[in-house]
Amino acid sequence: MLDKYSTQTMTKLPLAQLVAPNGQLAIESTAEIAAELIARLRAAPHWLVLVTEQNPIDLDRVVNVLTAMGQRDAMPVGKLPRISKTEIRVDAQQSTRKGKVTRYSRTPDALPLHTDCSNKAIPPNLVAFAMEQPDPQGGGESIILSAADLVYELPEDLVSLLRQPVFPFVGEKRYPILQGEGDDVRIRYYRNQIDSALGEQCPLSDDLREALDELECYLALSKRSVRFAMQAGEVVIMDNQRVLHGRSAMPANSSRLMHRFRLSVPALALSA
Ligand SMILES: O=C(O)CCC(=O)C(=O)O
Ligand SMILES: [Fe+2]
Repeated sequence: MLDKYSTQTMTKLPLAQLVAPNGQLAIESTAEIAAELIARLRAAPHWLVLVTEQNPIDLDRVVNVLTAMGQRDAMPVGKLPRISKTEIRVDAQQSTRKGKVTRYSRTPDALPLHTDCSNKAIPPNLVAFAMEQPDPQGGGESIILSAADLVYELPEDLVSLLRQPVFPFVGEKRYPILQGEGDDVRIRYYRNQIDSALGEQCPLSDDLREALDELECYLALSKRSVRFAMQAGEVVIMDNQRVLHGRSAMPANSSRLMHRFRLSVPALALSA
């Protein structure tokens, strides 16, 4: 039976639907596309797949749309958002770098569900992955789970523990894993990041450690996570504070190439 928080459907939004009738991406229409994407991302499930039908994908156009999203409602008006851009491909050298949790992206390994930049005071609320070349053997599938769907599956006592601002991600700071109510649930989670913070110092009570292990089980077994193979030219855009993402493993010699973008989009953070 479906309930009101069941959001496991995937929205595929063809870019062509958003382009002005003359086919041009004028300044105005880029701003309009950005406004439309923000409106959609503010509603559950807080992520979507933009289908550009471009192969190869036009990354400048993706950046223009993301820039316009970051500028919307930004203060001061017109300030250009800082966008972090990274190529995600299997890279044996990068993946052996010690101490950096982010090195996992460059391995062929599966990535469990996580928040990007979980160790930052405020993780960027927008993360986008533009697929240039999928793994020819079908590896590296994307997995996404909204925080609201996750909470629906968790027992209440576990949710209460995860709401406590006691979890280390880096240094001395402590954060809650879950925040907010109903569909406005926000999440900060990356088990590797927590484990690396725990390794450095800070003890965590047995109750809280058990809560983390229990959470891992629920994440691995979630019936509400959505798993799909991105096609070339598709861009997954997500609210990084409201959904977790991960990926399946791929062959060590995979030619998969995706581009990751991260930025802060103030308009996304405004309450509805
Ligand atoms: O490779 C992917 O699909 C996801 C990679 C990822 O989560 C990341 O780089 O933050
Ligand atoms: Fe990630």
